[in-house]
Amino acid sequence: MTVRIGVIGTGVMGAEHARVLQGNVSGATVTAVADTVYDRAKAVAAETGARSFQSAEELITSPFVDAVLIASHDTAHAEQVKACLTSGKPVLCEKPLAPAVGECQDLVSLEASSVRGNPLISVGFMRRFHPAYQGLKAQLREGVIGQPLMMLSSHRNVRSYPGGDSASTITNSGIHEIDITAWLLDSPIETVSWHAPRSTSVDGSRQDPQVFHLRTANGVLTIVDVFLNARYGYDVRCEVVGETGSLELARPQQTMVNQGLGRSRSYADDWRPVFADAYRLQSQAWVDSLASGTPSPLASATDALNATRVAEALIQSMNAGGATVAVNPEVTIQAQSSPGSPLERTLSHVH
Ligand code: ISE
Repeated sequence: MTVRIGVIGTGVMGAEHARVLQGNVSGATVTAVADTVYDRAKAVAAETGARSFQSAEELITSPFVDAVLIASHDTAHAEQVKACLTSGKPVLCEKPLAPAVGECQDLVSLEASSVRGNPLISVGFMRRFHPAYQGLKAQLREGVIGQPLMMLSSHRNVRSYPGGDSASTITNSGIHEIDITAWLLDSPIETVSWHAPRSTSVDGSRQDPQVFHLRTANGVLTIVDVFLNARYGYDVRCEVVGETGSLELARPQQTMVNQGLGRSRSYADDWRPVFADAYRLQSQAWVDSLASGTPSPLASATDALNATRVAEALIQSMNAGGATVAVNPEVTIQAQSSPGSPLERTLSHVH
């Protein structure tokens, strides 16, 4: 059975998701796209052969859509995810599920109380599907470096996106390191502190770079730098230092240019080429789970709520001069499960 997917938001990421789903994910087809900027929706519709809508609600309720991928602005996620739950349609929502803890909590509670069968919400923390992060996690679990002691991560963009601020740097970009830290270490983040190096002069809208200290329940201290106006290239790094060695992300296979007494390699301009496999593997895993009626292996609404709780604590620390802040306890709400037939079970919904 082919899963018919509607994509909400046809900006950079939405257009990319539509292309990947249409061209590189088996068992899926993009039947609808929506964007308030209707010309953008029509352009992606023309490229993919999908219908175009101006409203998210029309797409979500369309009889031509079995499942929804949300790549709209972060502030629109919660309302659109809620509409998917109301329509009983599985949804893959780009991170963050929502920038505010209350919005995430409401969605976790609504899903747990209103959905029979497999949870409907998946969240796009795609780095969990990045082969290099998966390899690092596997070696960590095998004890290759002994017990992990600390982790060093860098998340550097060429330029910041317009309309953001210091808080959205945390909830939109730094949220990746928040999620991947707990996922890699298999341990929740318990306390955080936020630090401000000297800020770059190229972006007056936010503190940039920012440094996070994340302490997980197993005692590991993770130090993260997020620099959205790094200029030199899109550069994501991660090294876990253990008792007998360290594990780190290998730089992507790139062409080295040896010329004129020099040796150089290029950086990507943004995240799409660096994480192309991760996006494709994540979408394939989501579609496969829908087609087989099995639970989604992607990050859950509860994972996303816990990540936004950490982001909120970092914002509290930012507003308290870098004081160490405890993260509200982890939330683990199990959605109800009940027998059902394959795809119907996944797409089913009650109450
Ligand atoms: C963007 O939304 C992403 O998800 C990228 O992976 C990240 O590097 C970037 O900072 C975010 O704005």
